[in-house]
Amino acid sequence: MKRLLVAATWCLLACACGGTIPSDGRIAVVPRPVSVVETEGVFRLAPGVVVACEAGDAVCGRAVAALDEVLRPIFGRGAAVRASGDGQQAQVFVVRDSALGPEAYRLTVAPECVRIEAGGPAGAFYAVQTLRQLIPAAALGAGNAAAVELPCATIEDAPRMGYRGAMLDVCRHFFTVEEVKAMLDLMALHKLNVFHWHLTDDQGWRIAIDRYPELTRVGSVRRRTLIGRDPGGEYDETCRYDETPHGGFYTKEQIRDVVAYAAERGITVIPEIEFPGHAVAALASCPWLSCTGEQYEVRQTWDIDDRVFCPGKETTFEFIEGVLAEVLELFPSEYIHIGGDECPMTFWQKCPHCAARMRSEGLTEWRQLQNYATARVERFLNAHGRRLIGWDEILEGDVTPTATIMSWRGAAGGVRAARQGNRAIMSPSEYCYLDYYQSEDRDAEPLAWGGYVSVAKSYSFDPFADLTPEQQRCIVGVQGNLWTEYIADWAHAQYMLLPRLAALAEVAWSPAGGAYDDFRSRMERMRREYDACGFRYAEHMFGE
Ligand code: TNX
Repeated sequence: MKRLLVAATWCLLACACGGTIPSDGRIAVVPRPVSVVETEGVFRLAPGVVVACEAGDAVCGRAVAALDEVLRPIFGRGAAVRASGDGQQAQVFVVRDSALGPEAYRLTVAPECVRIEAGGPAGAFYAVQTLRQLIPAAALGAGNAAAVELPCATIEDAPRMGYRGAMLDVCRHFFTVEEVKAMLDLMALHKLNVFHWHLTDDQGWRIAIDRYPELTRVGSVRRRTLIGRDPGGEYDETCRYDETPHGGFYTKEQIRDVVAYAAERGITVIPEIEFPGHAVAALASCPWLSCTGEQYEVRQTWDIDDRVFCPGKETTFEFIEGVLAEVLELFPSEYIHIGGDECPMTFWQKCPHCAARMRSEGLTEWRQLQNYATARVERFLNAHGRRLIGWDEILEGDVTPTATIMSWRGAAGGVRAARQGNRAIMSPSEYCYLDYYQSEDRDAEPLAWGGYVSVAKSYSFDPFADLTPEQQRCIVGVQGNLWTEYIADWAHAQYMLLPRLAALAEVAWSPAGGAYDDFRSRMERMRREYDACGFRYAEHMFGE
């Protein structure tokens, strides 16, 4: 009895001080790697692990930083990782292999050491994200583990698509820099590499522009917010409002901080400045930008608004180019998103400036006025070495061959774009809209925009359907979108993002032909990662 007690005390002590945590014995990586070959044995990873590095090499620097971030919550102490030029005492070797693509990696876990070969810093970062998923789930957040065992394997991996995106709408509801960084963390975990930041819309202008301080002084706050479902234009006394003003914007310093934070995680930030529709916050700030010059309020309801920029006036183009000049200084991304969706022409049709523009440009249809405005902004962006992205509405009429189309009203826009040789990003609402309901039982869910996108539905998306191999090359990526009309806080946002974003990440990263059941079983391990990181998620897919 006494012996037993001593043994039990020992065990408790060992656990409290952190023992070696054995391997889960199973490899469950999301998104699914190109190839996983399991081999014999386990590798024992302990605090103070030494990484053999070539001094100053960016691949190595990225691997060490990422590894430190992964191991700190497991081992707790300060330097969980130590870089060394001396291979003698190292357990982890990081090597640049220029035969691999910039995001590709090979991860070899053997009983005596771990080897990371990567084509570039992003590849090294992704190798560590994979290694993170080999760590036993019981160790996540342990804080004081003495060591952990990883199963031995050779994993070769590279993404199927170069653009793996997620969009956050910070206009309908504002999210702080800390919350945006949490979104970037969540994306990095899934090997997503493009953060599309929806920064301007009818209900709020969220980016500081020095030339036009009124955009944030006036345009970043709305007086009140419609509660409940939007009646679609029929706003009367039955509508209820939250009378608390809602606002927020990012300073240039904050934006630079977010862009740098993203870059450290292999993520490019693409800003979206909506033009010529979804403009009410801009018009409320600078009334001279609309057709009538009337003073509007920042919008308090949702859906489509008739009040848009006036493409008849030259001053409108001076404005948008002035704004974009400052945007380009903040965002080094090749792509700049100019919106272009849902732009009614009601005001244009009554506007003398727009009529004059139609005549001087020889335009015969109103739709062509949007084409004209978009092409003009594209020339400005191209002259500064950037490319334009627009929502699929910009395909109507004459789109330039150099514009990239973001297909949201189904995949048809992307298919049409690819067939005519335009690049496209696939974000069709029926697979990629993360603001839609995720369960059939709507009453059991918080109010959502509408629609129904289950995890299985997102997972089943084939971005290359109906295209020849030649046309498929025009499809540069896949993106999940989170519009936030009915999502007022970050906890709710996470609930909508996860786990559907994981399904889309696998569509964008992994070779075609994945089986949903296999994905679901691998997601059990990812779920533990969500728990350890403190991410909220919807539970529908788990344990069904
Ligand atoms: C359509 S998608 C919009 C957004 C809304 C969204 C709601 C797109 C380009 N425009 O303004 O927030 O539907 O799902």
